[in-house]
Amino acid sequence: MSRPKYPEILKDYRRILTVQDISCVGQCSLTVALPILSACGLETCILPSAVLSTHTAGFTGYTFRDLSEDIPKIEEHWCREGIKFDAVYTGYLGSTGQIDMVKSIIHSCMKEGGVAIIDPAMADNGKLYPAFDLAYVEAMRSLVAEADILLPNLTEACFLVDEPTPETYSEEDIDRILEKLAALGAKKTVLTGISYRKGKTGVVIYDDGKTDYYEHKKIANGCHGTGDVYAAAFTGCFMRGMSLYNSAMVAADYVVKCIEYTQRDPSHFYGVKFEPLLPALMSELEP
Ligand code: PXL
Repeated sequence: MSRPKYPEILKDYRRILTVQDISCVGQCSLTVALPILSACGLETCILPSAVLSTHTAGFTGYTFRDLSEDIPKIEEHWCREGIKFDAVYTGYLGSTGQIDMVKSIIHSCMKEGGVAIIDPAMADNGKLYPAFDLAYVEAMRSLVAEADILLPNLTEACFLVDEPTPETYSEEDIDRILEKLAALGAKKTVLTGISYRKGKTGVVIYDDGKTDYYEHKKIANGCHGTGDVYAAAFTGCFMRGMSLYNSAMVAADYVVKCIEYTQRDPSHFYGVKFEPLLPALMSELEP
């Protein structure tokens, strides 16, 4: 049977809002999410949380403008216009105070039955990003309570459940962390960067008490921004109607391809060259 052709393929045209910073240079946050979600065939609306000249990892002296002041006015306008979204997907936010604003947007601007996808985007490799502190982590716990799907890495998950990030761990340790995240309100979680054996890593897919694992190869010295590429690709697949597991798997395979491609150029230290691989991601979308 031949595959359906456009426009049937997009009969379920969906509108998504993503809330993250604009790092003008750095291949992360909105400069990654917008092209990936668009390539997945979704109408992608943006709410910039902050504007930075670059991201905060590997550059010094970057500029930072928190856009919190604008957010309530933007929300008010959208409410007046009756603008609603099929999903709200959040990433790196501008300040602790902004988290309540984002919760309000989820409540007022998401369609009934919409999907709240939360990437806590605050930490990696055992450490919080420079802009964040424990007050931010505490506020993020309240955003996790809104999540239909949570997309943390292990460090973020551990901060959220108030445990140190372990160097080594068992499946039981990971299950315990996932249960604690569920107790915070995350019904479904895709936990990235979980490695149970040498040379391999993978994602654990937690769905209302049931866990699954997708393992893939581990590439030494990953790149900055892979979490953002993963979250955007996952969200793109999921909002195109793919299952939680398949979305987690396709996004993981895409990130692996992007890292391999990026590492061909050792001078590219600040981000993931995800753009040339977009056709590969698009070809995996299920109609
Ligand atoms: O990739 C996460 C991210 C997003 N935005 C900004 C960052 C980082 C990670 O360092 O600094 C501004």
